[in-house]
Amino acid sequence: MLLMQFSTSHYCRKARLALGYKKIVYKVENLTPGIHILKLKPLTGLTTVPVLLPQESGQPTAIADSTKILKYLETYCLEPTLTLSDRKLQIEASMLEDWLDESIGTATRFVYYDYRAGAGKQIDPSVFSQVLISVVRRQYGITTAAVELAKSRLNTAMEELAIRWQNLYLVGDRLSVADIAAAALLSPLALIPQYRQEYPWLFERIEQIHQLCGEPLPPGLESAEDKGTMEVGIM
Ligand SMILES: N[C@@H](CCC(=O)N[C@@H](CS)C(=O)NCC(=O)O)C(=O)O
Repeated sequence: MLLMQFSTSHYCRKARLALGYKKIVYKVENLTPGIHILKLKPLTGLTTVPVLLPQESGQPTAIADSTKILKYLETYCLEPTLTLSDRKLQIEASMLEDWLDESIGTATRFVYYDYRAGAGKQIDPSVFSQVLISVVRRQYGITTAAVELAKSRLNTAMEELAIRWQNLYLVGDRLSVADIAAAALLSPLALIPQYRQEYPWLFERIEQIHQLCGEPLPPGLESAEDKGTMEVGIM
């Protein structure tokens, strides 16, 4: 099994968490942003990562989109399951996953790049990094007004998750696609001191879920020995 990804993408992290939770052996191919389109478009009709290639006969050639990848993995490897036995709760988990993907993952991206271009510039002040960040901000339309909107979306998300994560899981009595999506899509906030100070419970939970899935911790949460150089990339 091969996961085509951008190593820094939080949507790719979501796919890796699910693969890790199910202990599926896989390889990754890190694509070069820009050139990735040439590879992905003919394969999936889309331009986004993650893309999973099962590379087995009788299996689909390529699966694009993190939500579809998680759905596929549920059929490919039944245990441990990410599906809740109560149908109503499973629908709730899927709706949370969709909200986290479509609204919160984007909001995280906006707030993250805004931070990297401003107060967090010292993380990597190199010209290359700052040019890349400004290209990404233009590409995604990350303006001051859009960042404000994103921050208020994140505040709502924190209120919702703070209540739900008083229990061990966001929905029901086991890890679901909602927990995986939240742990991945909010992980870039670990580099932003304001979020670390205000929401320590969030980062504790992100860490626990990464450990449960055998996935290395995201930048900002990794231990001193594991700390590599801070990579700037597309997410
Ligand atoms: N809804 C998609 C979103 C994936 C996404 O936004 N991927 C970004 C990287 S984080 C991407 O591939 N951007 C490059 C492009 O759009 O060409 C999913 O869950 O897989």
